[in-house]
Amino acid sequence: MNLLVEKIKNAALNMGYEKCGIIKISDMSGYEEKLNERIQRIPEVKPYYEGFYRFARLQDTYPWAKSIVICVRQYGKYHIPDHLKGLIGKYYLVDSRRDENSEDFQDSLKFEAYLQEIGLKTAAERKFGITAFRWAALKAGLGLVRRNNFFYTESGSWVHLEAWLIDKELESVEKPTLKECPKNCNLCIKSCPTASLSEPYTMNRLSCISCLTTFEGWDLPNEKFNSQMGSWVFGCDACQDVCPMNKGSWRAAEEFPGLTELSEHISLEKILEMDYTFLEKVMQPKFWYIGKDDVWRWKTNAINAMVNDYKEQYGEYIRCASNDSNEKVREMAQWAIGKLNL
Ligand code: B12
Ligand code: SF4
Ligand code: SF4
Repeated sequence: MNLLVEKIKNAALNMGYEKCGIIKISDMSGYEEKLNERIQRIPEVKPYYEGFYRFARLQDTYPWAKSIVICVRQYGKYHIPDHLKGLIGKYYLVDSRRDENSEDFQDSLKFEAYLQEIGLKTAAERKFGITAFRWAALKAGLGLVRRNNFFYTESGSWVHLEAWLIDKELESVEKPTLKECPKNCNLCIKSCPTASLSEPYTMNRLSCISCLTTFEGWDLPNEKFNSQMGSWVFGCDACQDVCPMNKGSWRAAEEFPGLTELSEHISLEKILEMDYTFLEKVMQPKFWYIGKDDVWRWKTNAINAMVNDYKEQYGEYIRCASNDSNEKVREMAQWAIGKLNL
C-alpha cells in the first residue's frame, strides 16, 4: 500500500473512525446517474435535488481536487433514552456535525488537521457534506447500500459518513464482505408509514417523515400525511429499525455528551410547555434543521403526534396550546381540539 494512503487510513482508525477509503474524484460520476434516475422516478423532487449535482461535479468548484477521503463512524454506540425512541431520529440525538462537545466532532477536526500536516490541501463541509457520502463510501467498498438507501457496514446502518477532498491522486478501495439483502425482503418498504420508500433504492424526500418534521410539513392541519407521521416529531428511523441487517447492531456502550440531561426536558407534553427561549437557546442548536425563527414547529409537530396517539392526559396541554403566543401553534391546537372533540 502507498505510504501516504497507509498513514491516512491509520490516522482515521486511530481517531475513532470505523473505516476509511480513498476514491478518485471521477468515481462520483455514477452518483449523477442515480440523481437523474431519482428525478425521473419522482419528478417533484427535481427542484430540491438540482443542487446535488455539485456533489458529482466537484472539479467545477474545486479544480485542484484529485481524490476523496471517505470515512465511516459508528453512532449506534450511544445510549438512547427510551422515551425518545420513536419521537426523535437517533442520528439527530447524537448528531456530532456541529456539536463541539462531542468527541466525534473533535476527532473530525483533528483528522482534518492531520491531513493538512502531512501536506495535503483539503476541503470539507461539516453540515450537509461536500459530496454524496453514501455513493463515495460504496465506491470505496467500505460497505453496501441496501434497498432502503442506507449505507451499511458490519455496524449496520447506524453509521454516519464524512468526506474530505484532497489534492493528491490516491486510492484505497476495499472489497465489502457483507451479505446482500435477502432475496425477497421488502420489510423496509412495507414499514415506511408514508410510502416515501416506495421501491428499492428510491424514496420521495417530500413525503419522508424525516423531511415532513423538519424542512417540510409547514401546514400540518392540511398535510396529506399528518396521520401517517405517527409519533415522530423530528426525523424518522422506521425503515432502519425494521431491517434484519440491523438486528443487534445498536450497542449502547457510551453516553453522548449532554443527551441524558437534555432528554429529561423532552416529551410531547414538555414540548408544549417549553418556553421559546429554551427552544431557541437549547433545542435549536442541537436540532438545527429547524431554524431559530421556526422553533414553533416543535409544538405543532408535538400536537400532531398527540393527535395520532391520543391519551387523555394530552387534552389539557392541547387546550393550553390554543392560547400559545404563536399563531401557528394556536391554529394547530384548534385543529386538534376539533379533530379530537375536546
Ligand atoms: C439530502 C439528505 C437528506 C434529505 C433527503 C433524503 C435523501 N435520501 O435524499 C432528508 C432531510 C429527508 C434526509 C433525511 C435523513 N437522513 Co439524510 N442526507 C441527505 C444528504 C445531504 C444527501 C443525500 C442524497 O444524496 N440524496 C440524493 C438521493 C438520490 O440519494 P439517496 O437517497 O442517498 O440514494 C442513494 C442510494 O439509493 C444509491 N443507489 C441508488 N440506486 C442504487 C442501486 C444499487 C444497486 C445500489 C447499490 C445503490 C443505489 O444511490 C443514491 C445516491 O447515493 C446526505 C449527506 C451527504 N452529503 O451525502 C445525508 C444522509 C444520507 N442522511 C443521513 C441520515 C442518517 C438521515 C436520516 C436517517 C435522519 C433521521 N433519523 O431522520 C433521514 C433518513 C431519510 C431517508 N429515508 O433517506 C445519513 C445516512 C447514513 C447512512 N448510514 O446511510 C447521511 C449520509 C448523512 C451523514 N453524514 O452520514 N436526509
Ligand atoms: S425515514 Fe421514515 S418516512 Fe422516510 S423513507 Fe424511511 S421509513 Fe419512510
Ligand atoms: S429491510 Fe430487507 S430489503 Fe430492506 S434494507 Fe433491510 S434487508 Fe434490505
